Parts: sequence; C-alpha cells; structure tokens
Amino acid sequence: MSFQKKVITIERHIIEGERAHPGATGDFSGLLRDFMLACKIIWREVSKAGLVNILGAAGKENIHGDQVKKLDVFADDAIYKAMDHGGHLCVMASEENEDVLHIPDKYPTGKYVLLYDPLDGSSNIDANVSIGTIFSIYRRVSPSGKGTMQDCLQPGYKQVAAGYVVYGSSTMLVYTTGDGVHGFTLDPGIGEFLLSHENIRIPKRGKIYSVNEGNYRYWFDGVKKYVKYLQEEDKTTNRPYSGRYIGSMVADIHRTLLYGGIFMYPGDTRHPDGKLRLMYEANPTAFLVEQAGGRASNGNDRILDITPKSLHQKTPLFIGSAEDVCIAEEFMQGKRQLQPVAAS
Ligand code: AHM
Ligand code: MG
Repeated sequence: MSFQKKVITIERHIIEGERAHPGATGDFSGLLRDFMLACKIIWREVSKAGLVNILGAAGKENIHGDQVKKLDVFADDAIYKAMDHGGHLCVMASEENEDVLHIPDKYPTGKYVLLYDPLDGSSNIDANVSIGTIFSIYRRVSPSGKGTMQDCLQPGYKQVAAGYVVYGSSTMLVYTTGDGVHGFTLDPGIGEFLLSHENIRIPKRGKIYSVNEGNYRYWFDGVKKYVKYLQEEDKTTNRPYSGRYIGSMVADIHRTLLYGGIFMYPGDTRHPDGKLRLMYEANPTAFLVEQAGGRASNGNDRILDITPKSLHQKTPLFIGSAEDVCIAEEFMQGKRQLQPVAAS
C-alpha cells in the first residue's frame, strides 16, 4: 500500500513551532491565521485582475453597481479588516497610510505590532507580473492599551516574524519566526498553504544580479564599479553574472532566495536613500534572507541594525547571498576597486 507524503498546512506548522516553545499562548498562531485569510482574499482578487476591463475598471462602477477599488487599496483594507478584531495586535502600520493604524475602541488590543506592504509592485498588475504582500511583526514595547508610534519604530533585529506572499504562477507564502525560512504553496483547490519548501537556504554565492539599470547615470561610483565588476569575465568567480530584474521586489527577492545572487536598490544622486522603505520592505526581507543564511545591508550597515526615525523612511538595499553582498559593500565603501583588465 502506498501512503501519501505527510501534508503540512501552514497552520499545523505554526502550531507545532509554538509547541516547541513552552509558555506559548497560541496568540501568535491566531495572528498568523488571520493574516493568511487576508492574503487569500487578496489572492482571489489579484487572480481576477485581468478581468477588470470586463467587470469594470478601478475607480468605476462594476456590473453589480459596486465601486471597483484599486487593488492596492483593496489589499490594504482587506488586511486591516482581517487583523483589527482578533485581540492579537495593539497597532498596525501600512505602506499605504501616512500614520499608524489604531485598533478600533470596540475591540481588545494584544501584545503584537504588525507592519505591512499590502501589495508591493502593484504597478505591474496590468502586465500580469508577479506581485506580493510583505509583513513584519514585533512585540509591543508600550505597556498596554492602544499601541503607539514607538511600538512601530523598532529596529529590524527585534522582529519576531516576517514574510511575504508572492502572487505568481503559483501563490506562495514564505515566512520566518527566527527559526529558519519555510515556504508554503497555496493549493487553490482547498484554499490551504501547504509546506513545499522546508528550511530554505540561500546559496553562499550566486550568478544573478538584479537592479534597475535604467538609473545608471544617477548611480554613485561604487555602484557603477560593482555592476561593471559583475559583468566582467572571470571563470573562478563565475562572472559575468546574468541580469534579472522583474521590478516587483517580492518576486526578485523570492528568486534571489532560491537561486542566490544579489538584489539591490541603491541610493543615487536623485534619491540618496533609494526607493524602498525600511519598515515595510527592507526589514522583513532582510530578516528572511539572514535567516536563510544570506546578508542584507545599506552598503555600510546591516539593515536590521538601523534605528528607524520615521514610519516611511527609505533605505538603499543590497540583499542576497552573503558573499555577493559582502563584495557589494566593499565597493560601496571604496575598499575594492576594479582590477585593470589584462590585455589579451
Ligand atoms: P511600490 O511599493 O510602490 O510597489 O514600489 C516598490 C517596488 C518594488 O517592488 C520594486 O523593487 C521597485 O518598486 C521597482 O522600482 P523601479 O521601477 O524604480 O525599478
Ligand atoms: Mg512597496
């Protein structure tokens, strides 16, 4: 008789993880369960995105006479509404909102803090390119009651969990609670995330670099030299690397996590802090990549050590295989220069 392989749902995985920590209350698994529900609701809408022209364009009324929301606004709303009443959170913050998001008075507050980017890469939706939701969870630092800005402005190393959902050719959830990185693929038939990638490890060094080269003329010297270095030929270090840039951070990070290499969004002369947000994009992906054995830096400092000053602050980001990010840092800090190419 043949038995099916053990099927592990995300819920089972979280509960079994909690059991390993005596004293766990189940609060955390409840929080993640609520979050997964929101992601499934977003996935359902995202997978209908191509039908918008048939069912009604964003901002217009659809055939049912309902107002059609832009998908990023829809996603933002779906997460807030799934998370506001469970009693697990004391405050939230979202890339889509200027200020922190309080828990309504009628609901209890809890000990965790949630920061999220509801739909990253949403400018790619119309081209059917993968997009994603990113989340980051902290323990509250304020004593009780409503959470505060201080609860949200904690350095990344204090995260208790982080992850993303990538809505791609299949929909996957990748998360960490500081005990390795695990990936789950959504089985649309039963609406469950099933363990498909246990204990993901990023290769020490990759063969792919990922950056928006359209910004080349605005890059600082270190970035120009580093990218040139990656394009040079050297068999011992597998160069030249291949270039891959989706322009959807979750998808670019997901590939980097699985195949190795480096993803970067550097600062440049127009935007010295780059484009990506520390709290919603850099910190959670840095936590994940470090947990998988990789490295994440702003060129000088470890991302997770940065003390945040404001909710929406931006940071340059170099993230991926440890050896690749180390070399990038050496170029950014002027410690490494291009070697003169030997005459052939
Ligand atoms: P968004 O949060 O407005 O979607 O912007 C973030 C996205 C990332 O997913 C992606 O890495 C980056 O913007 C791409 O930016 P660019 O078009 O400048 O290369
Ligand atoms: Mg974003």
